[in-house]
Amino acid sequence: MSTEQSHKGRFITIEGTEGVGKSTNVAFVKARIEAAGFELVLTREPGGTVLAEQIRDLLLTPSAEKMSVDTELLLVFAARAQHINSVILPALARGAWVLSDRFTDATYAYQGFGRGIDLQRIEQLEQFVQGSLRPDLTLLLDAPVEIGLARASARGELDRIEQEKQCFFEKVREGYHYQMEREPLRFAMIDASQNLAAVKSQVGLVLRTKLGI
Ligand code: Z5A
Repeated sequence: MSTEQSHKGRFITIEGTEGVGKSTNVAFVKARIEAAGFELVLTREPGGTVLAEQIRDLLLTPSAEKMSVDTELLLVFAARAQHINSVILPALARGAWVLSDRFTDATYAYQGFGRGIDLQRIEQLEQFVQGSLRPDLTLLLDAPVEIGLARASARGELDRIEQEKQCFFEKVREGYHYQMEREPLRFAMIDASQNLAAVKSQVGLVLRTKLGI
């Protein structure tokens, strides 16, 4: 299926640094969309298909062999190509809404700002893999890095990327802010440092004003 195909459904992504509450809020957004009567496909990146989940394991499992930053970038986009063609485009084409826990803004933030890869190279891969496909709405859960890391560390063992130091995640957060400044109409920033009830109330307001649900 061509990535240039126009879609009928809505494509929503949720982004943010470590432990800000993406997974927690995904369930709330899903319930709101389904209550409005739409079919919802809930998915995530890296992953979302059997093959893409295998690539996710490669990306996140700590290994004795150091992964080069280029390998990391290409694996992220390889997983994304599979995800887009097998899950996202077919769902949008039949009118379903797609909610993805992370998408390409994470690549700009983690591989671009975090690892220092030239953003133009990411743009080239974005164009190659996605064609014209971009999210209709991106919810950016934003909180000081130390708050998210404290929440995430309570879960125990850290994956390969979670093992990075706080300064890496500061750069990642800066990358998300950069993306939001580039495309302010697509982004809605949520103050994720507040308690869960306050965060959900902000998310609910965005869904009402931006999507009418
Ligand atoms: N990655 C990449 O490098 N490049 C890419 O292009 C893509 C991804 C797409 C996997 O992502 C990794 O892939 C990720 C980036 C990289 N690496 N890292 N690090 P992931 O999304 O699967 O993993 P994650 O970022 O590690 O997600 P997470 O740690 O699960 O965070 P979260 O989903 O935002 O948080 P949560 O699980 O919803 O909440 C964490 C805890 O905080 C939990 O106990 C909650 O109950 C609690 N919580 C949540 N909200 C609140 C509030 N408001 N108050 C108090 N407590 C709260």
